[in-house]
Order: sequence, then C-alpha cells, then structure tokens
Amino acid sequence: MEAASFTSTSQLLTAESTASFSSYSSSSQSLRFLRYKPNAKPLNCKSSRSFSVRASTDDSVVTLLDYGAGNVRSLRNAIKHIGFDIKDVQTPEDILKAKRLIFPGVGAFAPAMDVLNKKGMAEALCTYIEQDRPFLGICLGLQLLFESSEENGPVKGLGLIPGVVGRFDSSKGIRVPHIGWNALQIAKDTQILDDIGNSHVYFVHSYRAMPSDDNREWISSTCKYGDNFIASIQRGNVHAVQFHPEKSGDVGLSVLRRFLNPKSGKTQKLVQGNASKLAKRVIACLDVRTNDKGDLVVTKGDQYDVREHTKENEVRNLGKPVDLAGQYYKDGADEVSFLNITAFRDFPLGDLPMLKVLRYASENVFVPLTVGGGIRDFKDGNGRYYSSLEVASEYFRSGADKISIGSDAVYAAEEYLKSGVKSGKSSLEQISRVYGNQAVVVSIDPRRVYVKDPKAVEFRTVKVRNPGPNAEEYAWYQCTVSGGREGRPIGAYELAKAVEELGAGEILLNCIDCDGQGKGFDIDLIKLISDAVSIPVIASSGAGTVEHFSEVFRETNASAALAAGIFHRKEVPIQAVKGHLSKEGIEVRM
Ligand code: 1PR
Repeated sequence: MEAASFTSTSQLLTAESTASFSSYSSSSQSLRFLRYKPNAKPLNCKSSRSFSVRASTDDSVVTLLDYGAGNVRSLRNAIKHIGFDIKDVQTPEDILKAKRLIFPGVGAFAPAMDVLNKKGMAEALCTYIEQDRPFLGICLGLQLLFESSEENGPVKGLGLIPGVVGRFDSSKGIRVPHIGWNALQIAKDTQILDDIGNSHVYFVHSYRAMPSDDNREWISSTCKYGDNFIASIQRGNVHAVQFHPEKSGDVGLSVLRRFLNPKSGKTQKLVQGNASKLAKRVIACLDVRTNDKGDLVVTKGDQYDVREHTKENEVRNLGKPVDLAGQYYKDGADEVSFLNITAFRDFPLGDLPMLKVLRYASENVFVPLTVGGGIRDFKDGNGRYYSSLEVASEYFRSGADKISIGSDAVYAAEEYLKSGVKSGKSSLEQISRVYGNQAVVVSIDPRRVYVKDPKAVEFRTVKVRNPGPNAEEYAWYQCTVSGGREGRPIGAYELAKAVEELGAGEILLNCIDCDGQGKGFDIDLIKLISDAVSIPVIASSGAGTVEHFSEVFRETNASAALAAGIFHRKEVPIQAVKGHLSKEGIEVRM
C-alpha cells in the first residue's frame, strides 16, 4: 500500500495564492494533492497545529462521523457484524483522536458541507486526512472530498481532490438515480478492494465525480454508467468509495474488514462473479401484518386478499419476517422489501413490533432494505401531530435504506395534477428533499380497467395482448389506495409521471390483477410505465416461473423484478431465477 505524507492545511492555504494546481512530492512519489482555487473562499481550516490530539489506541474501535442527516444504521450494523465497536464523533477533536475514521455521507451535498463547516468538522477532517490517517468515505463521503458539487449548487466541497461532482445525464439513455449492482474497473492495486474481483457492488446515487488528468492519481476504480465515473479513490491511508460496502453483501463486508484490519492480509477469494455492467435486480418482498392472534407475520394474498378461504377466514401466515428476510439475504436476494400492508389504517409509529422487526432484520441483512406502509401525516389519540417525515425518519432509524410510499403518493399526485403546482408539502416531496430521491420509492397498486375505445377515458391506455372479457382491446390502469380497497381517478401512467416530478427515485409497480396468480408479470403495464419515466422501475406481481423473469427483462425496461409467493412457498429458489437469467444472457449479481 502506498504511503504518502501530507502537507498541513496552513501550507495549502499559502500555496493557494500562487497556483490553482501544483504537485506535492512525497519521499516516495510525486502526487497532485490538496488544492484550493486561487481567490476561492478558503475552507474554515485552521493550521493542524491547533489540533495536537493523540490518536486513540483501541484496535477494536472505529470512529464514525455521523452528522445526523440520515440513516447510517446499516453501516453501524455492518461494522458491528465484523467485530468492531463504534465511537461516535461529537466534537472536531474526536475526529483528530480517531485511530480509523469512517465518514458515511448521507443526504445532499450542501447541507452536509454546511453542518461540517458549522461544527468545525470540515477543518478537523482536512487535518486528519492531511496527516494520512486511516479514512474511509462512503458515497457522499467520497463526493465531499472534491472541490465542489453541482447538487443544488455549485457548492464548495472540502477541496482535497480536484474535480467537480455533477449529475448523471439521463438524456444519454440511462435511468437516474443510478440504483443497483454494478461492476468496477480496478485502476490500481488497493488492498481494500482485493476481494471484489468480478463481483457487483451496490450503488445508489444521482451525482458522481468524473475522472480527469488532475485527479487520475487518486482513482482506484471506476464504474461505467453512461460515462465512466469515479467509483473509489485511494491515496496512502485515505480511501473513499461511491458504492455502499455495507449494502454490498459479503464482498462489501470484506471491503470494510480490509479497511478496519489492514493486517488481515490476503484471505481466500470470495466467489467470483461475472460483473461487467449494471445487473438486473431480483427482489424478495415480504407483505407483513398482524394476524388475528396478534402476531406479526409474513402474509401473501391473491389479488390482495390475504385471508384463507376457509370458515375461519384467517390471515395467511407464511413465516416470521426477520427469519425470512435473513434467509432471502443468504439466498442471494439483491434487495429485501417489507410492506406493512395494514399501516394505512394503523399508525406505524404505534406499531412497535414492526419497527422491532426492522431493527432485527437489518442486523443481518447486508443488501438494501426497503420499508413501506403508512407513510403520511398523522394525529394520534392525544391530538399530537406526526409528520410523514417523522414516520419515514423512524423507519430509516430502524434500519430502512429506502422507504416506499403508497396511498399518500396517489393523493399527492392527484393534487399536483389538479393544481399544476408542487406544494413542497407532500410526504414524497418532503422526504426526498431531506433524504434524497434515491431513498424514496413510490409503490403503485393499479387495477386493469378494460375499454373498447381509448378515447372513452382521459387516462393513458394500452393495447392489451389479451383482450378483456368483452373482447375489449384496450385497458387503462386505475390506481388504488388503502391496499387496493379504493379506486382513485388517476391512471398508473399519470401517477408515475407525476411522482417522478415530485421526487420519487424509483417505482415499485404492482398489479392487483396479477398479484399471487403465478401467471407472469403484466408486461403491458410494465412496458407502459418503464417507457414513461426515467427513474428505475421494479416489476412486481405475478411471477410463477423463472421464465417470467427473463420475459419481463427482455420485453420491458424494468430495472428489477420482485416476487413474493414463489419465494415464500419455496417453489422457485432465488438462485434458480438468477441462474436462468444468467443463462439467458441477462446480467445478474451472482
Ligand atoms: O398505502 O403507503 O400505507 O402502503 C401500503 C403498502 O402495502 C403498499 O406498498 C401496497 O402495495 C401494500 N399492500 C397493501 N395491501 C396489500 C395486500 O396485498 N393486501 N400488498 C399490499 C401489496 C403486492 C406486492 C406483492 C407482489 C408480488 N403486495 O408487494 O408482494 O404482488 O406478489 P407475487 O409474487 O406473489 O405475485 P401505504
């Protein structure tokens, strides 16, 4: 591993007046390093001499810089899982005392920089990194090292690496956010990436840093999505990754392990994948609700009816949520979704068992966890008001990486289409503003309505493959709320376009007609929606065989396919789906 030494911040600030870029020579090599533009307002960085704090010596402790902008529970769980304790940064001095520092950037660039500057942490971070102390930035924690970002900007970053962070360009035919498992092109030998090889790692972001001659020496890997962007950097003991190691399964955990314990040396290689590009995702979904005995169970309906058709009319019980989520993670699910299907009528923050389920599940599931149900404003029995943002925040704190909004997104879209104005107040807008749109999924529950003449309705119709009961050749897809109980005057097409504008980062596209039928996905619907929006679409409802998955990926632009019943009933293993897709030439994470 190369070991570069670092200039102090005060030297840098002097250097800035003479050059926009210059080279810094360490004893072993010459590297371009730590630039500020001339005349640019300097960061609030004092001389590192003002911080003469000794590093902590406890080998099993890692210091975490969590500035409170969002969910870092997944990362905490991953760190604990590999045997390390966490010390949280409270003051800038804690950064300087750290033996190893992990900085998981969460949220948007500008508020993150704002918090770092206001708390004096930007300065401490600069000093820590200048001293070549062990550092791992994750996602936004990589982007903040660059000079600036276009995210709601330009906004000045820490300025340690030359370059500007920009948005992916969806006009190049890619979906933004970049969500899912993609391949790395390793640019230099970096110990923490040693186990990755040809495996996919998990990304979720809309902005990225681009390689240039000025930052070339920093780049340890790139990733192709539209363009080649910077997937990781390394110099000396300073590392940062754009992907999420804590959500990249075993391979991701090995990245963390190698950073936290660099002496671990080469271990046996993990299973090698076939990664060359963004993989299609296979998602396991758990519909969760309380049964009549008061136990929280995984259930599964036929066309959203989750009760047994017996005299007792019980809620179907297909297993325990935490056990099943853990099993699906081990089986190779690329994501696990929990849908709290009765939360539309119960207050989710009062549903403590569900929050507990999330907490336990997230301790052992190191792929993304999406949680939905009941995200809306709420007043409890005592008249206390809870905003949808508070509900979502509690889900994030309990272990969700993404949240999914159903009914409330329908109301927001209706309102938006009626007024033509974004109020900024809907749950969708508020949550995506705070957590980023990549953290917000909209779950659509449409029902097919056949029509003879497309002009007979104001909603977008499709010519259906299989005509309706009265030989109708067209259908529109009516959105519903409250778990399919109420039809609304809005089509799935109109809803999808509206929620994309309001800040949804992804669409989970169910279909009530196909749910639990095992006859295949509704290709007409999925094609309609995945061609209408430029955010990723998850195809859901109706999977019965492995061929249904290859069909949906061949015939539509869906980014992921979700199934429930066939996995719960162990009819089709997740690995069988992936093996089939791979054989059919559809790239998946193995
Ligand atoms: O409206 O914000 O409270 O969210 C409620 C959430 O709960 C929504 O995401 C809604 O889709 C979900 N939901 C409500 N009622 C039901 C129900 O089944 N009675 N489940 C329900 C939706 C559909 C899929 C299912 C696929 C795949 N479940 O998630 O997993 O159809 O099933 P399959 O592979 O067996 O065909 P809010």
